[in-house]
Amino acid sequence: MKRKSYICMILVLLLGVLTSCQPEEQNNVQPPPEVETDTVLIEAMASDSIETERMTKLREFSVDLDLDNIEESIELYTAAQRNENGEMMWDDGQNWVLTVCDGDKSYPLLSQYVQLGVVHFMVSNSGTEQMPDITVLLPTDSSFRMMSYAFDKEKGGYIKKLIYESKDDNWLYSSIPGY
Ligand SMILES: [Ca+2]
Repeated sequence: MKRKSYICMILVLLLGVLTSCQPEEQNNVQPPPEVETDTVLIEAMASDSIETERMTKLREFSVDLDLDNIEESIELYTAAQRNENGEMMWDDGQNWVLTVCDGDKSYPLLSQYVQLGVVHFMVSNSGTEQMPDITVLLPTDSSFRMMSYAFDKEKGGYIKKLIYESKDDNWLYSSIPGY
């Protein structure tokens, strides 16, 4: 009996030590890299590898995005075509491309099919170290996303950050026309 009690006591002590260690172990666990998960580096590609010839260029804006005193051009394309009157013939969904053209290199900031939605971009001087910042708005019938892109000299590409994302299953109200 005495031996059994002794073993039981040791087990209880061991259990106590293990239990008391658990919170410390949990504290040592690194928090999930939430910011990094939503941050993507967009590297340069050869300009001719981005297929935009058959697309419609909707917008173009030139500005020095990497502060080398040479302007890059930000170009927004959609696969939807114009009719003979120049009006857009929108389908329910189409491919969109937003690219930064820098000489013979291009940085595809966005290249995706968008169902019942549109792509808008804005350029501001709110980026770090006066690096211009491209903000993209992507409202669709089922989600709303906002991303920012800015050139990173050290990494040699554009850093994409997801600023905001909302899906229709948690929408209470939207005053954006059409959504
Ligand atoms: Ca430049």
